[in-house]
Amino acid sequence: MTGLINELLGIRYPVIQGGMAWVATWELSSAVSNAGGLGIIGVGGADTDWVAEQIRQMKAHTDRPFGVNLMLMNPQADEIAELLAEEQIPVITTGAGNPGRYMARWKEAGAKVIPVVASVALARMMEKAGADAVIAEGTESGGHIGAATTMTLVPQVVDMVHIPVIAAGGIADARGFAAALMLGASGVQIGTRFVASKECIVHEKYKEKIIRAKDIDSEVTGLANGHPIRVLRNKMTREYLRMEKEGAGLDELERLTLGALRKAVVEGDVVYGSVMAGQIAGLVKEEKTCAEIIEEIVSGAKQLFSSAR
Ligand code: TUI
Repeated sequence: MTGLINELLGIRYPVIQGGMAWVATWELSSAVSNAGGLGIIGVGGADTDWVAEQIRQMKAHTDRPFGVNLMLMNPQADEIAELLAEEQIPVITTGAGNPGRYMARWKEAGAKVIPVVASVALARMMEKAGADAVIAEGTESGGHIGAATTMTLVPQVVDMVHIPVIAAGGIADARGFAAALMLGASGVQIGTRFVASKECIVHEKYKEKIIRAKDIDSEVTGLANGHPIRVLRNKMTREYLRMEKEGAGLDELERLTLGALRKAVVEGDVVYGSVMAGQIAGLVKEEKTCAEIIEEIVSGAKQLFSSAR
């Protein structure tokens, strides 16, 4: 099963790093690709020039395949989509929307296109539109989330499409990887575990917040306005959820979160910033290199499968 994704993407291990906004820069992504996984640059809300520079650095720091994640709510999405085609990015993943309008151009440029989906309906639509695989992302994930859990979403998507399915949400070690394969996934996408990697450039306080997090330390903001975002609990989330409950307007709520992710990642403001992380943060206990993380996951899963036999 896992050979499918390795062959499709030209990688050694079916471990794909999540394209996290502000977090997944070339430093992290090249380390993951060089370690045999698939590193992905996260576009998030950044502009076209920033993306172009990231791609330039990525090409200078790895000869292995890599990807770029286009967050579809980005105001410059059209321009960035065209840049990805021109730069012949090997793998393009998308988030927070339907990338149908870019599919033909990206396929023509030779990219493998792998949309992130949070429902069976979008997975099927993406298969019809020509996607090479889908990433089925459960609500355990950090950042912008859907409603279904990884445990329920992955097998349902697997049964309803013919293309490979990559599982995401709540996976950070060998057990999670092995479980995803048992659900029928051909590989995994991992975010939170890689935030606490040596090569990741997020502020030390952000990594510390993940390493100190316990099982129930995450909250979902934005449920009321239709853009649910999972983050670690802090003063900002307490204030946000209080205001949301009191029926605050969208403008007022947005003022609290606008630029809040960048504030946490770059400035290390983990008190008023938005510390996006998945529910599995509680499992992450120390900073490691990307190579160590991947090795531990892959060889650990091999052991799990051989002891099960
Ligand atoms: O995209 C993500 N996670 C993200 S994006 C992000 S940056 C951001 N910052 C502030 C506000 C909003 C975003 C942080 N985390 N994951 C992939 C994902 N996509 N999860 C869920 C979805 C999704 C949800 C609904 C995809 C499609 C969809 O509907 C498609 C449609 O029919 O329009």
